[in-house]
Amino acid sequence: MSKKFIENSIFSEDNFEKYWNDGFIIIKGLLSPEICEYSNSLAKVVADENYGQIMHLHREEYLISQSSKKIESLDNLNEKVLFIKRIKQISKHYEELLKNPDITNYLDWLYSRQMTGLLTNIFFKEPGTKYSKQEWLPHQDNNYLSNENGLYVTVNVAFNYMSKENGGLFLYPGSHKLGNLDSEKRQSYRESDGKPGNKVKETDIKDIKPVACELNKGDVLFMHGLCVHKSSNNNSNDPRPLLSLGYIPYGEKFDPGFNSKREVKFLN
Ligand SMILES: O=C(O)CCC(=O)C(=O)O
Repeated sequence: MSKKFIENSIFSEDNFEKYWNDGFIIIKGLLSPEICEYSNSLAKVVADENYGQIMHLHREEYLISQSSKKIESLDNLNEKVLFIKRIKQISKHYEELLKNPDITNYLDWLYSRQMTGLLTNIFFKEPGTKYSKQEWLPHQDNNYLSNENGLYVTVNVAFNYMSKENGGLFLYPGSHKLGNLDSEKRQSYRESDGKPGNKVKETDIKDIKPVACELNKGDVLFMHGLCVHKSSNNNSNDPRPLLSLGYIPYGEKFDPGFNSKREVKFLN
């Protein structure tokens, strides 16, 4: 594969090797703090009282379905109609974010494939709420889509700082080289036990030491779909809103999922 490298830029040979050796790379400040704050404020409009995960922010029908209680509680027809209009604006904004050229150009460069967008989910871990105590068990994101080539990619955007104190991720470097691992299927959307994640076997990852992933607002983590990761719960007073964007190269097969009904979104 011929690859264009530009020294002292994010398109460097070092970064390319780092991604393919570790299964992830962090690009500092790829998005502006302003876009992160604005996007987070829009997501909060549709959040429920527990700040549960919101699935598919870029899809109107998912936003309406996940805020049905909120819509029901509005006093009159006018307010309900205005809320639906707001939802249209929010889904449009997140569709644009999924297509953000700074992100998609980097993916194209890493994979040399035409990428398509699949997912826009947010995890708030808002202090004092049920889901702040959510602790993801070690899992591979590709597991949910069952792409046999392991080509699903997650792009995590930090809407606030993220550390091990406020519910941050831990990554298992090099674990993507283990291929698609067997897992114990667990509820991973609005679960009640606070421990989501299709858990891989401890024995499969016992030789790999997880590293804490520290991000600042606007930093972006590109993560291979086979990279095992987990997260801690939020023991701080600071929220940890993390946007998870999902991509897969055009033409790759995937399981759409019963609830998530993932569908391909062309990016350009
Ligand atoms: O939000 C978290 O703490 C982890 C989320 C995660 O690992 C995932 O969506 O795959």
